[in-house]
Amino acid sequence: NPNESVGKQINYTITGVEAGAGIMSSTQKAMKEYGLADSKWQLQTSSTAAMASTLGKAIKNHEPIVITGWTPHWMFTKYSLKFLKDPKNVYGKAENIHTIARLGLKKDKPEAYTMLNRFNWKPAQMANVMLKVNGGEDPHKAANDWIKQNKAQVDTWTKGIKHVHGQSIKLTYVAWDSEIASTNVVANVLRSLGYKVDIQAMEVQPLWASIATKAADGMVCAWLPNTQGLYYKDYKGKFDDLGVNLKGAKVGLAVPTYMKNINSISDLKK
Ligand code: PBE
Repeated sequence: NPNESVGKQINYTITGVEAGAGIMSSTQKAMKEYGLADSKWQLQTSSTAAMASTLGKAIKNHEPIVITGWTPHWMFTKYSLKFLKDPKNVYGKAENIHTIARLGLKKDKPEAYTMLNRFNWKPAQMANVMLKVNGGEDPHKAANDWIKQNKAQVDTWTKGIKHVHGQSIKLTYVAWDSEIASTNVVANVLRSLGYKVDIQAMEVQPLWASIATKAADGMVCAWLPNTQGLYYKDYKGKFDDLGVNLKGAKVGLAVPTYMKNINSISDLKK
């Protein structure tokens, strides 16, 4: 019923993703700060795939929905979505994605370290790989296609690096579409340098722990300063931050653009 408040129309539910995701704790905080924390409202924990499918259904039926959203993501390419304004700045301004290595990697595997340190790409490039994977392409192949099509850029990451023989390296990641894309690209570039690369998907907290305990060598999935800021703080001193690999990511609450009267998180109270 379009005459009902937006809260009522969506059953006072924000459709979220995995419990450990930084965007989930940021959203809990946002709900408090924007007065959506009373018993009626809930943030639904789910998975990125389930959220995307709920969103797809809502859009098909032209129904209201509020999701935890971020870019780069194919959802913003496939559907017409808008971020809700965040006047209290709970989600922070633009986020960047950092590459994180275990302590000692620079000394133990300098070739891999140099490549990881140089790796950087643009949001549209990541979105391009993601969209292909969402369209059914195998991530390994989508990454290789991207590498072939962007040879000049990839060459700047590998320039002058000696090939290795028989060395292995382990990268960890969370199976978010964005991280599936970046991790496969980086893994394939390391393979082209002669590494035997093992990539392993896990939850967010174990991801940071895998680097801090040196169970893994590196990861390219650290959304900072806000989204995974708590993990960054918790494990500070136990990892090597190689800096930004993607500039201009964004995190917040998002809705389909046909929700014309809802433009700010504070509008959800209407
Ligand atoms: N995400 C996707 C992650 C980072 C990438 C927004 C779900 C998070 O919330 O930690």
